[in-house]
Amino acid sequence: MKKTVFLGALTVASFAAAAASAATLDDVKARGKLNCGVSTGVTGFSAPDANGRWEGFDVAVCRAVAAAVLGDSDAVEFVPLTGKTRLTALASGEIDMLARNTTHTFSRDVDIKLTFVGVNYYDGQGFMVPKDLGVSSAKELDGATVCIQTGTTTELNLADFFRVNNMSYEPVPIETNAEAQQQYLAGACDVYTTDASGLAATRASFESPDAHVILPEIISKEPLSPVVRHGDDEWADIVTWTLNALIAAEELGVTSANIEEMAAGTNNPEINRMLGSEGNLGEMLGLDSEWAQRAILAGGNYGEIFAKTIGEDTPVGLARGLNAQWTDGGLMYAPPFR
Ligand SMILES: N[C@@H](CCC(=O)N[C@@H](CS)C(=O)NCC(=O)O)C(=O)O
Repeated sequence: MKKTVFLGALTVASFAAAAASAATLDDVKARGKLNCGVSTGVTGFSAPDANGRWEGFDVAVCRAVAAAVLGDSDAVEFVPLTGKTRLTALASGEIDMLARNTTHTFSRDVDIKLTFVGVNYYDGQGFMVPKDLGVSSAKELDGATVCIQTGTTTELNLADFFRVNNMSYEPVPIETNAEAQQQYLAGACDVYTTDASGLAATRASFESPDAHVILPEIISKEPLSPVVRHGDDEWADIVTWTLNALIAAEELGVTSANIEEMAAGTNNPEINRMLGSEGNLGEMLGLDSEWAQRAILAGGNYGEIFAKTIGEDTPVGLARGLNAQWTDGGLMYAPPFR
């Protein structure tokens, strides 16, 4: 008898959980806005511009999803989150998705019950030091004070790296990238460690970027991915395939300049399926046939977004590297639109 009551309670609890987590698409449509979690500010990735408009490589994913779902790339409430607050904000339903340099790891996926929709930037952890320190390798950092952001994979990798190399360090824990920048420049730590892309972005915002060096060692794998909650596969599909559309568009030569022409129909059936002149992929997602067109028009294809926000011609100055298309020797590889 007791067992039956217990099982009954469990069933109710799991139904309630499913109800709370399902139908994010309906919630977003009813609200008319996408609540998208971003960082509190990393140059090129997510930061408000001079007019207060959020811009950047991660912000572009939020805008593409809003365009696909709501038909308006500005229908986004950007929610700035720290390393510590971002995952609970997503798990609790405060945001519909997170697009904030977040590494896909086992425990975040399985234990915290989040769904990583696909890598938008393959990264790895690095170290930055003032040139004056005269250090040329991370192996020379024994005894250093290290600025490190809490609630990140960075903390754990740092501990592993120093342990494996029989070195000691003193952590200077900080909450935001802005604070890290301030502390590092004030000399509160010898070293700043985070994702290499974050180091490049941080250095780009310094008055004298050349006075700082990024050391050659990359000590971890940081596959950065937009994230949604477990339990709403339909919503996960929408965010996954919006990102895939941006990546596939670059591979297929669909750009913000030619998309209107291509949307009318081309002799490439995959482009036609993606852009909606053939088949009913949009309907399968619970959207209309032009969802991917709007997502790509929002900020351009993956390559256009990369070039505009963090690429070699921007102050952040990142090369495509692992983030080149697979056809160019990189890892960017969208599954087929069929
Ligand atoms: N990828 C790592 C680290 C991500 C991270 O939080 N990086 C810092 C340093 S670039 C950041 O984004 N800070 C922005 C902020 O403080 O809002 C993780 O997922 O834990």
